[in-house]
Amino acid sequence: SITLAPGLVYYPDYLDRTAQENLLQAVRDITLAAPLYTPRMPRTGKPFSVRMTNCGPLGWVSDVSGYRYQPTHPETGESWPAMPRLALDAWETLSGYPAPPDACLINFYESAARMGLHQDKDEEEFDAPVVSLSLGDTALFRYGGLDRKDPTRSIRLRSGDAIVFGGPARLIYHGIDRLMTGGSDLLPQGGRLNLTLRRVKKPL
Ligand code: MD3
Ligand code: FE
Repeated sequence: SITLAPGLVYYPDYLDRTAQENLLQAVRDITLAAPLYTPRMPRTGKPFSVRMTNCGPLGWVSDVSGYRYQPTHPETGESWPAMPRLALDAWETLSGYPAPPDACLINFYESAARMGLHQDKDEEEFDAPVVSLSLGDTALFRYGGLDRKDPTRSIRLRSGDAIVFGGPARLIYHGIDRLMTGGSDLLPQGGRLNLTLRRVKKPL
């Protein structure tokens, strides 16, 4: 692994090809029960270019009312599907946190999708890290510091990579500038999936 900053640890090729194929199939199964939907910005209702779904007890959603975690899909009203075992295993191995994740956001990027610089602060538990797993096309990932104006660095996140943001890196600004094609043939139609494993509620 490579420590990029205090609390920010990068694991290139964490998932081998077989694990990536297994996780991709698990995500396909999840999207049958909990379809990808287009989130909207609070207040303005402007659509995200990234489509999303979730698995696990809680899911992150965004609509004109705001950002929040909730136990049901915003369009079907159904509970989120269970987390794949592979994702739970990654959390156990990488997080160093003494309880399982209670939310897993799944982001799907088509070629023109991006995610602006933001902080993840809708969780109640900031002592838990966020663990990210990437599948499919390479993404140009940008991260900075705790202040939006802090200088930023960029790295490429490739299919099978894991990256963990904990401790002093948990609240840093980060985003996806763009996809880069030709890095992986995992997704036959191209695009990128990112799973972020999270602990939203403090353990009892
Ligand atoms: C740093 N996702 O879902 S993954 C997100 O690739 C998100 O889809 C991006 O930002 C994606 O919120 C980036 C890397 C990542 C995920 C969560 C973080 C970096 C993070 C939480 C805190 C700090
Ligand atoms: Fe984020």
